[in-house]
Amino acid sequence: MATSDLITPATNTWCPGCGNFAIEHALKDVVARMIDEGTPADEFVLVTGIGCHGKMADYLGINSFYAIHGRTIPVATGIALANPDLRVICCAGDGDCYGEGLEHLVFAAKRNVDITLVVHDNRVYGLTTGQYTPTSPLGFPGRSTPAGSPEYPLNPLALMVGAGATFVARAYSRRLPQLRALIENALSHRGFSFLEVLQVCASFYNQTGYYDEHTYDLDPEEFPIADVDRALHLAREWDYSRDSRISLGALYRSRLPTYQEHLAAQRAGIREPGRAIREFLDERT
Ligand SMILES: Cc1ncc(C[n+]2csc(CCOP(=O)(O)OP(=O)(O)O)c2C)c(N)n1
Ligand code: SF4
Ligand SMILES: [Mg+2]
Repeated sequence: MATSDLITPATNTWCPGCGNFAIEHALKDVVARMIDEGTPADEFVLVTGIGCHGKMADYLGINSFYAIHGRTIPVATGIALANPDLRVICCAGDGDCYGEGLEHLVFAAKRNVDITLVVHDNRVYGLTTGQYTPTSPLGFPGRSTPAGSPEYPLNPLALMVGAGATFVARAYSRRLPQLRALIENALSHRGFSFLEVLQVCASFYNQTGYYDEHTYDLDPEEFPIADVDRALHLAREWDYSRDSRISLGALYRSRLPTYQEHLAAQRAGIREPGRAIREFLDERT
């Protein structure tokens, strides 16, 4: 299947230079390749929030569902629980899942729900024209904070490592091959996979120069390992000051039974957590 086969007739209304184009393109490439390799097209479901990022649901020609703002993850979780054969991809905004829906994000990580979350983190409310979000920097002069945001930014990667996510990675919308590879890794991960994308908002918070200068690549061979201390160190390396470094790549990865697997084990009559569930899973894989 060609990537172009997944393009819908919907008119694209993203601004020129928007980082969402790269995310859409990378996701299309990965889904097209997986379909070529045998995954039925109708097994993919895309759930989006409300915002510029949400238009992915209009532009990507797979099953999709517009959730309401802040409720992307519970809708995706419900779909994944109802039909275990589906591959559920969730595209959320930073306002959407670090603000209004933050509790859902923490619980999806804590439960290790088997879905893939791609966060289009432009560090601004794009669709509503430039208000601050939880990841906007201190002093951000948005529409709702003309004197500058008086809040420190949230560190989503540190939060996710701390909450128990089993795959945590960061990409940048101007590094397409790496973005594609990380989407592929996230989709092939069994468990909650969290991919934060530094997405350029060309109109309301264009950080292209800053990201180009401050990002660096992790060695993909070295880092996708289950070392929480290392992952937290990497996540905190970016302290949001203008001179700190921003790692790109997989910071953390481990294999733990998923929420769905725990529920399946319970349905099979296994009540004892830990070893019994691991044995049950070993038999199935
Ligand atoms: C429950 C609810 N609250 C608020 C809004 C208004 N609203 C729509 S989009 C949006 C901001 C979206 O920001 P973000 O999630 O970062 O997405 P982006 O547009 O940046 O991709 C807001 C506040 C809404 N539609 N529904
Ligand atoms: S407002 Fe920002 S995020 Fe929204 S389409 Fe324009 S550039 Fe993209
Ligand atoms: Mg945003």
